[in-house]
Amino acid sequence: MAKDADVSRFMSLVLRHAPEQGGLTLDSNGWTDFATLCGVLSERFGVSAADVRRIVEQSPKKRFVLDGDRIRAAQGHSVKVDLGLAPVAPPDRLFHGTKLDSLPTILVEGLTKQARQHVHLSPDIETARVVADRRPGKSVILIVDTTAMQATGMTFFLSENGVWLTDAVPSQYLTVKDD
Ligand code: HQG
Repeated sequence: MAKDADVSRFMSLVLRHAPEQGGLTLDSNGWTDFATLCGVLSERFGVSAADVRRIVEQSPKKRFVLDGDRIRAAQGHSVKVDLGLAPVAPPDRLFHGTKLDSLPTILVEGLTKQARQHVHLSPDIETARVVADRRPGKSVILIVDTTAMQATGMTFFLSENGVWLTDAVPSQYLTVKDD
């Protein structure tokens, strides 16, 4: 049987980026039918619906939200979906882990969404470091002054799995954390 990580990675692909690769459609809020997804995963990976439920429950990052007969990714979409999240006041500082190579551009342009629907921010330095370390090269942690951003009317959302989301972080609100 397929490894859970392979199934989970494919679920991220179809629920965030390319539903058509599983022959699926997402509704405007990112949901798709759980049984239909299980059918696709069964054919492709030989897993049962119970396996898929276990993968959802055991996902360390709680990437997927199962709600009755429907499922969606909690965050990370590149396809346009409205997660329906209400703005939430964040802690005074949030963090973003990135690579040293990207720093010169980020310090000019600020953090921008790239391929996703939001800029992703972490609640603590440890999480930001894990995000940065997914990619090769030297990691850098940026500190985001959310208080100053909110004072200008910028808003933040908290995904169902604890990732902070915002539209963009202009460079004046970023500080590079010392090593
Ligand atoms: C960088 C994981 C140049 C940004 C994590 C990042 C996260 C810029 C990359 C989630 C830039 C985009 C998202 C600019 C931003 N110039 N580079 N102006 N602005 N960047 O993958 O935050 O494991 O879209 O620093 O937990 O790395 O998939 O975003 O390095 O929540 O569930 O451009 O992915 O979740 O990369 O990671 P990404 P991210 P999962």
